[in-house]
Amino acid sequence: MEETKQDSAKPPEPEKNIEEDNSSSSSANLKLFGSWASSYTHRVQLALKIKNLAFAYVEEDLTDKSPSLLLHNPIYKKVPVLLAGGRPIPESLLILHFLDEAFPGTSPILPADPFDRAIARFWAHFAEDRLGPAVAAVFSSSGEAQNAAVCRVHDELRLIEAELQDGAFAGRRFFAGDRIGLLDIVLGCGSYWLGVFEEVAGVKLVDAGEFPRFHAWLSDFEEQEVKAIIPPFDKLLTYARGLRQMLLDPNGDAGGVVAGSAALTV
Ligand SMILES: N[C@@H](CCC(=O)N[C@@H](CS)C(=O)NCC(=O)O)C(=O)O
Repeated sequence: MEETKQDSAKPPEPEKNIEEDNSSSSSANLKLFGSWASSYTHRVQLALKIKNLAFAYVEEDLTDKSPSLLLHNPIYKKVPVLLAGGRPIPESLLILHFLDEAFPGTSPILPADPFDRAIARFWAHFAEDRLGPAVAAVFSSSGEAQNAAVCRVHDELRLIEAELQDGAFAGRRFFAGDRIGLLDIVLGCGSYWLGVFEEVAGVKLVDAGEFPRFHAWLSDFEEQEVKAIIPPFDKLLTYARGLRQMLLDPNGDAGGVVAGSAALTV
């Protein structure tokens, strides 16, 4: 299905579901292709909100991707994609960097100091490379494999907790300082799923006693601008239940509900 669309190389159809965000703004013509449950999309929405940039939004059905998405992100075929003045930028982290570089005057999300920038990037990479896959392993496993995966998540969270306690981020309200920055966005937009996964997978990932600083940071983060972006808990729960069922039993009933399984990630 995807291949057919891509091969047909039709010009993009007029986009549906476009909502104009009326926040104040620049003259830049920004359009975001995203998906409602995608934490990667939420990263970009949050950065746009923090930077107070107006944008048009196109909701993608990841089980039936639009010709526009395939045209603008032919390599990975994923959301988010940001069109800036008609030019596509895929990959959420690259989009966050682009927004900060293209709009330096509006609430920077990267630190001004090059060393602090490097550290924020290091931990953003850690979130992508280590924490994210560890959490995904918990969600897609059960029994002994799941117990091992939970231990791995705890090991990774311990490293972050140590940085919050006496490392690079000690004494800060957010990783970036008094305001949310790149690392808060990257870690936070993945971490609000942790509570959903705990419930769906029946595990404890973020114990307030064991990870007091990370726990407090996450609660604080969830009350910020992102609150208007994260979908309701119940909606995420229903989505995650279907996804987990499908991951544990790809040939079961849920396989039909979430057809095109590769497309469905958080
Ligand atoms: N590394 C990408 C990951 C984006 C991603 O995984 N997007 C998912 C939705 S959360 C997607 O579009 N999946 C469709 C697919 O895999 O076909 C980023 O940071 O933007």
